[in-house]
Amino acid sequence: MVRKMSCTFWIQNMHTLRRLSMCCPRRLSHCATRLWTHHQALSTCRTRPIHPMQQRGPREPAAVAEEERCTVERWANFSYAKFVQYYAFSRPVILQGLTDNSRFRALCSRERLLASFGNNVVRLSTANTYSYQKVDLPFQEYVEQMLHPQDPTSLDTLYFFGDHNFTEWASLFQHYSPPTFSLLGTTPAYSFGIAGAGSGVPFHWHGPGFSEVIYGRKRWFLYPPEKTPEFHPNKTTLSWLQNIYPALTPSARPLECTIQAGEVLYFPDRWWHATLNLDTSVFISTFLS
Ligand SMILES: O=C(O)CCC(=O)C(=O)O
Repeated sequence: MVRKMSCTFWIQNMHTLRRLSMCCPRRLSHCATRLWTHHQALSTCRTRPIHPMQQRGPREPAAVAEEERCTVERWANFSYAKFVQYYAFSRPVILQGLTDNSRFRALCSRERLLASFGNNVVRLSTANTYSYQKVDLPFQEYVEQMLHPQDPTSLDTLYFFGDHNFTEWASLFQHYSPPTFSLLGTTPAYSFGIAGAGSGVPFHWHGPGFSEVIYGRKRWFLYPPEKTPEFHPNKTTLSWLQNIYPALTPSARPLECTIQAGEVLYFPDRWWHATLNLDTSVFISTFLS
């Protein structure tokens, strides 16, 4: 047994919650439902003994927390007229109850995806602003070998997002119900993704779109087109969150919020955005281009 313990954990599954409850049971519900920064976790839990298997290795990733305060407006059962009037051309919004993808969610369990698509070759992209590196490998290999929490010291993340062979994945995508709100003159295009906790895409912008989380949680950071964020295009969102975000003055902070399974975030045209998956996540974007 050792005295100095690690409370580095990933709130992504029951195994993690059990680890967390062993390290600091009084804080379990707090940890699971609210943000707990890495430092808070360490300082709260440092003095209690742990089993050696729980020790934190030198490259074990840090926990990623939800934001202290969600600053993106969130509405349930919102009307299309109000969406167009208040958000479509001006600011992001999170919409609840816009889609019902329970069937699609059931088809996206790890077991079902592996059974149906394990042998498909998928194309991974580097999760940096320009996504210039591409790697092809069988989906099963991606899930079994690469879907782990992001190493915060690493600059690279290979991400399965977009770049699909739509014929091969058609039997899955036909069950996705996209957001019913559309914008005149645009055509929807899907981008489906699965990624590990702590992964994400650094700041970039493009046309408007919706992003729905199917499993897990995704934290979003958004700036209006005229406010270029301070970031490095080849560093991860996790590194930005740990190194740049804490020094931002309140007025320099982005709009931010974490969306949960079943919620849809809308981003307007040319809004800067960066993402961070707080859990192993399955997600789908509908780009309106
Ligand atoms: O879902 C993600 O992590 C990336 C989404 C994104 O940046 C986009 O849709 O452009």
